[in-house]
Amino acid sequence: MAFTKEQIKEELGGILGRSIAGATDEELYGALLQLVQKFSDEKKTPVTGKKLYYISAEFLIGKLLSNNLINLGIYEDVRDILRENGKELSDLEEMENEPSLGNGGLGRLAACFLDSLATMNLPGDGIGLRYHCGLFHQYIGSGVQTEMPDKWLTNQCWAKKTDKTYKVTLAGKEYEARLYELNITGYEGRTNTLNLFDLDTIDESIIKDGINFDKKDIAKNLTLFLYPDDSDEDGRLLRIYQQYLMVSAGAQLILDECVKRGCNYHDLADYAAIQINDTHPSMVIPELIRLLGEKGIEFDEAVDIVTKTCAYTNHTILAEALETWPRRFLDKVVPQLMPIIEHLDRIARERDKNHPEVTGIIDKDQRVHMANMDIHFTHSTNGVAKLHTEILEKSELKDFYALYPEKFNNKTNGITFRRWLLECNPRLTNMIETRIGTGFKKNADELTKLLDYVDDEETLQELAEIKQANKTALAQWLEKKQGVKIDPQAMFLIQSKRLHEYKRQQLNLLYLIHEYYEIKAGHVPAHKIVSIFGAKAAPAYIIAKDIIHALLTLSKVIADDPDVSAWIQLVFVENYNVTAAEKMIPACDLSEQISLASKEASGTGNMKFMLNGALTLGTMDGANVEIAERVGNDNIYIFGESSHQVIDHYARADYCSRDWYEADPNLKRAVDFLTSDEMLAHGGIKENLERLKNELLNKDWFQTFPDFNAYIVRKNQAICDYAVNSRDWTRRALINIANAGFFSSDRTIESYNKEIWHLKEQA
Ligand code: 26Q
Repeated sequence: MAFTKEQIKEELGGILGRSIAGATDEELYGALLQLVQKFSDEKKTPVTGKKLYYISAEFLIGKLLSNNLINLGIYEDVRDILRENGKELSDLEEMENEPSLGNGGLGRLAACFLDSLATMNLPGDGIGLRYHCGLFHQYIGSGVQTEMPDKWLTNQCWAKKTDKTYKVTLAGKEYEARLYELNITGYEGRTNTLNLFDLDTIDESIIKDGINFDKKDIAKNLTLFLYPDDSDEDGRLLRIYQQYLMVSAGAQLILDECVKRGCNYHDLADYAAIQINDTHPSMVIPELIRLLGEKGIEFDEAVDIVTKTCAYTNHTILAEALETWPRRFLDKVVPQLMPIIEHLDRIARERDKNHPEVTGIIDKDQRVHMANMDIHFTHSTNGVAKLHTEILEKSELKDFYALYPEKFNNKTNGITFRRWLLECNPRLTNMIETRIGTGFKKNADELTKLLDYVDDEETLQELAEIKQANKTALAQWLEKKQGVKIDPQAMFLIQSKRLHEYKRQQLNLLYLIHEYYEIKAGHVPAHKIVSIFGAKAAPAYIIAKDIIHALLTLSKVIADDPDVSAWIQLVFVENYNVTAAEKMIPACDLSEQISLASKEASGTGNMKFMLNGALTLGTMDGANVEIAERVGNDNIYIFGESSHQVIDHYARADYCSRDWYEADPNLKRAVDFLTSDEMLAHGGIKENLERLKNELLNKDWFQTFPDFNAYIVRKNQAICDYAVNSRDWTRRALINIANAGFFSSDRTIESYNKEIWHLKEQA
């Protein structure tokens, strides 16, 4: 179903009720929204066979206008029609607020999956919450992160209010969850739906002083924020309230839809596949068992039905991110689920007589282990990269693996090339098209055809020019957005991701301090660098915020010192989100993926940078391992301890950061600089910087110090290679692009579908 330019003009005119030239940008934006709604509705065909429900606390979907226009195949026509009338599509794109429905990789993965499902004509809908103020908007005022509500909802919004509501009982009180529907367009494919639930009674005016609000008033606060501060009991209870609202309304929606399509409950697994995205939606298991019970289905059969219907994805091995809830919290919020969870716990203990304390659901301290419930009572548990799945099977979840080897499987993550190439890098897309045609847009493996061009001078020249143009564009965007000037001729190194100690932004920080000293001593780098960061720290994660503060302070120290700023610029991009990522990633020369080996489940930013022609500087962690496998050692910069070495250190508890500090004068110098006079003279807050230094010296849980020297050596090698042989750098960038096809989320979805969901391609 293609839409012609004439059709588009006519529709737009009809919606506007006046000429395009005479309409305001706001009117035009609204009209395009309606146009997309109409065209995409037409591609929402009735589902035959099974439908997937991807339940997730996050959907980091990014702005939708351009994405939808591209997917509907009308981007160029709309742009041209507007231009003919003196309007620019890019101005309208600017008007859109980015939906604030996610935080990081897990949420962005969900968004990429929805795109791939629709593109591949597979019936797969999302289920989540309609947060009013998102995670938060990050402001960088006086050298620290401050959080404000990210009020992204406007009258002109993609998520449409419906008259469907479901009753959800929270702590014995009934609430009404209202459904909002957002169309997910596939690239030349079908339209699926992202179902978002909300309460009509939410009151944004209760937010005071940043992002604080009365955590007890559920009717008013339930969907205000994603991951509300859970450092106190009310915050933790609120998270359970949120999760249950999502899964209870979601489960009712699923049952409703399935019944409408002919399901008799006993055969639910033929009508629905439910993917549980990490443990946040785990309560869908007992909730479905409860609802099936209400329909007259016996407990054992309900358990069997739910197990066959549900599958679970694990995204982390970090102990603190594996959710366990004190039983008394669940007793309070969801007493209706507790008898079911207890029953499931008894079954689990029956099944594993060898280590019931490890694999049981309710432990001796009366904590409820959500992941354990998922593994016992779904038919599939998957990790998100080869190494991650291996670590789950061999160490983190080994007792479960012994119990259910057939349930475990790997699904290496992927990204949608529609957003992360076609939309964010039209220059590169165009270059690729002129070389290998357009087939790669739906069949990413065709990118390997670019390998024929790795020694084609014209192609290399063009690729270098594209990178330069993207870097200049990023520099202009940054100047406009936050008033910083960066040198587009410098080498751009980017580390953008959630701020977390395991991701080791602090290692990058120590490198920059080291280089500061080196430059002061006359040892200048091989090339000028711009080191760019983008990261939000969870509001209650003190050390993460201290790392941001140290970076911001260091950036002032450097900017203030002409000797150093001639060689290094440090830029912190405020409020990193999908929109910022789309500007930053195409402009990157070196992609920093420097997590402590074994800790990054997969990473997906690494894939986006690779696809856009950056080389990777990384540890052998997550999907970096698979990137290295594909591009070969000459085309990636790997450093640092292996996951085995790291896991051994943890097992033996033999890592002592202070020993490393005492033994290495360069490291000592860099760490000591954190609390130096220079830092304090540039707005450094003594308390915060000392806290960070102490953390590193006395704990350094994520083993920054052992990789310090290897990181410096490898990074400086990369900078040197970039400086001395730019042709070869571009050649290797092209090799990276050509090998990125495997990391398309279309491949990931195909594999989920073949091995877990078994959905039928829709006509
Ligand atoms: C848990 C408990 C209490 C409060 C919050 C949380 C919480 C919130 C968010 C735990 C985890 C998250 C988000 C995790 C996440 O984004 N994980 C990333 O998932 C990506 C997709 O699989 C991977 O590529 C990344 O490696 C992984 O870090």
